Amino acid sequence: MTLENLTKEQFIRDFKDTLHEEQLIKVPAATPAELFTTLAKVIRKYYTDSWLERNRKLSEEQQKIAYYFSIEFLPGRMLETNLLNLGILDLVKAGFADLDVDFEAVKNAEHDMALGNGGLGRLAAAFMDSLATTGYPGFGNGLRYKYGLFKQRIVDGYQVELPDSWFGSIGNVWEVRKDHDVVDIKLFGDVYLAIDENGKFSPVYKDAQVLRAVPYDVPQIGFENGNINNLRLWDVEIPEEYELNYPTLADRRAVQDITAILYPDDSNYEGKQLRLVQEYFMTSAGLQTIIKSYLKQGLPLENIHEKVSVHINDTHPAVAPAEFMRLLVDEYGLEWDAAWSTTVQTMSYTNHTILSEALEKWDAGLFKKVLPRVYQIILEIDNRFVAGLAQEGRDADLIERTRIVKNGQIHMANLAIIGGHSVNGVAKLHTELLKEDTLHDFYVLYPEKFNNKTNGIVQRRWTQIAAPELSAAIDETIGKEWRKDIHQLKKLEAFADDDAVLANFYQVKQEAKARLAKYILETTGVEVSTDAIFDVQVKRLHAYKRQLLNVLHIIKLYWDLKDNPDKDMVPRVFIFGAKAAPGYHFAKSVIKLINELANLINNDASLQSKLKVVFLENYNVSLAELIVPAANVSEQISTASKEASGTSNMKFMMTGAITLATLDGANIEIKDECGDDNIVIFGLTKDEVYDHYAKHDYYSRGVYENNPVLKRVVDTFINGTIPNSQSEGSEIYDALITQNDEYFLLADFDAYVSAQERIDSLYRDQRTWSRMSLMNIATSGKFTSDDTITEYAEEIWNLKK
Ligand code: 26Q
Repeated sequence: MTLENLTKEQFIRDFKDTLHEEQLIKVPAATPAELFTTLAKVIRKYYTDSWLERNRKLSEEQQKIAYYFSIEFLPGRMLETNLLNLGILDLVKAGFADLDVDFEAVKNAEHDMALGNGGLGRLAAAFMDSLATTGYPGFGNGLRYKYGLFKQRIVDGYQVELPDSWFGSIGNVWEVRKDHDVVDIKLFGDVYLAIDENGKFSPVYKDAQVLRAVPYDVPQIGFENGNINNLRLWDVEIPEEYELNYPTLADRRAVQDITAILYPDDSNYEGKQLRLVQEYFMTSAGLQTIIKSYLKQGLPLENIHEKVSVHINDTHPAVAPAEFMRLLVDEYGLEWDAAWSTTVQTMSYTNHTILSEALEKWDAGLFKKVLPRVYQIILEIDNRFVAGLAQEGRDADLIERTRIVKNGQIHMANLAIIGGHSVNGVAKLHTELLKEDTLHDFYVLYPEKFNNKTNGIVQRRWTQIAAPELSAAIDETIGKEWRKDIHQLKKLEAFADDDAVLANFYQVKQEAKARLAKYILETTGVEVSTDAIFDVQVKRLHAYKRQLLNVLHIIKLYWDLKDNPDKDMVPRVFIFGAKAAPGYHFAKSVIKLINELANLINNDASLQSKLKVVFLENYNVSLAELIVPAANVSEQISTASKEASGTSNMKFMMTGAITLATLDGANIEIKDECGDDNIVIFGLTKDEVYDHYAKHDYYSRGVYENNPVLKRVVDTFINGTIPNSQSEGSEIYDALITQNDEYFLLADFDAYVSAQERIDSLYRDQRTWSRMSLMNIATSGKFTSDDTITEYAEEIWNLKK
């Protein structure tokens, strides 16, 4: 069926028929979950033909396809995106209004698909949307976790983690199981090389564990273009023929564990066997199907790079080059050199971090135990790499630093770089730092492999879906074309001094704030006024992101108001949302402290509601859709050089928040776009931070002792002012003073306070603030992931639409 011809009446008939036939119930009696499932089924019928057609066409036309390998995908809810992209969101909403069904309630019945921790997973999901929207053939490859990122509850101020059983009673309504594409995965056991009848070495596997990888495809629907790509997620099963190997429930459970949980990112790399199994499982399954479907075209395997790109999203799938070599050489009989040449041309890698402690390394003994044959192949790759460089006469130390296997460890980033043709960072500064510092040795060896791809966001989700009132205001001002071409937002610049337009946008922000205020009241009991500045920091909790710097400033305001209750300030609501990795003690202490500080402040009548602090539990994509459009201030205050890019900064900008930022990650590019007058920048630069490292001259205790305001703030952690947080308070105090403040909070404190004062004075003038806000929206088009993915497609993967 073609959706252009779909009428509201037809939709209502389809919906009722499906509800009656499949759920045996009438609309008024159905629960939101039943209505949601029914709606999803109706939509599936609408797009199934296009999906089949797309798959057929791609294989018929022998187009090159990119496969995005990622251990995380974080799409959030899919219902509205699917409706919007099919061009029937308004039609369905109108149909529901006729049926007297609350669309919001139905939408809320969908569980977030949260198969990711944060930025990296959300970026992968954004790329899926943008690949379908731009029309490039690109498929996702990942794991179908039974439990997504943990659900966060706050109990007595502490984070408590609960399993996220996202399948619930509904299951994943969008996925389709593909039994005809299952593959087997071999783990453990022994491998030795035997000489076959042709005199060639061939590996013989002994006592290997054989598991079945079963794919589930989730459609990725392009925006109003009829394109549908696949996100393929793998689940694990025990093959029937091996069932006897798993006699007990515990044996079977150990297998199911492979796709049970998503590992939380705790930034300090810890090599867990199960994680390695997960990484290999999805990588091997993906590569096996890719080779099979390529061979169906009847083309020679040594040219597979002409039809296939495999992208390695961070090092988590970085075993890919080695596994690809294993398949090509062992299973398909290619000569090593031909296999290596096509492998390097097939693979490309994105780095998402410069924190070297977060770079993945595996203990060689563990690796050998889990993947004995892949281990041999990695040794061979490494030996050839070393021999090649030695022959070129390269410096011996350089060779040692860049090789893959050393000191009993396998360095996955090194494998990804050596085994691929492209390495990219995710913002200009980040890529420069990779070249200069983290990956400098590789930059010396392979300058041509390095390139930048600044991250992006799916603008449609953050405007048309999350901010419908804002979208309507944009329509009224510049027409609707921006919905298809986000760069049209530039036209808003012409209205930067139009009072009526500014007032309209101000009003829209007030409505979004009122919605959030209602949610805050319902979930936390805290009453906040929409006249206050909504100052927001939502992201994973990490020391380098410096939620604690935000806290220092809040404590400063607290003392200001205690000293002088009549202090002239615009009322402020500080809003936090953040999950801490369950094993990340310090991050959890910061959460506890924020909650106790919130209790202290929100219940102190003497502050006259000039100051409120709110911690919203269980921050996820759906909550972001509520929070982001309601923000006045976007806190992007990481220590310069530490945040690879950041992507929430882009979402806030697009919905008219003013960015309060250090010169880090993509903040720099945001500043370049919106102009110095429309952003508030503060703090040490990356060069200044590096200078402190080089000179070893930073001494936080000195800063603390010489700054009475700061000293009073820091002492607040340990003098009993904040109730119920004695041990957390002293842990934080120690980090800042005894352990010399690794992330330079005290160094940036004064600059941050001044920047916050500037925010206060700018906000007082509604016209000035609204102008800045409009300029941010107008210049945000640069950060569309449609453009980012176009750069990947053209510059790295060499795809055609
Ligand atoms: C690694 C090993 C074991 C367990 C977990 C992990 C793990 C999981 C997730 C390590 C890292 C992550 C996630 C990293 C991440 O989200 N990085 C962010 O990527 C964004 C997209 O490029 C950037 O915008 C952010 O700056 C970066 O922090």
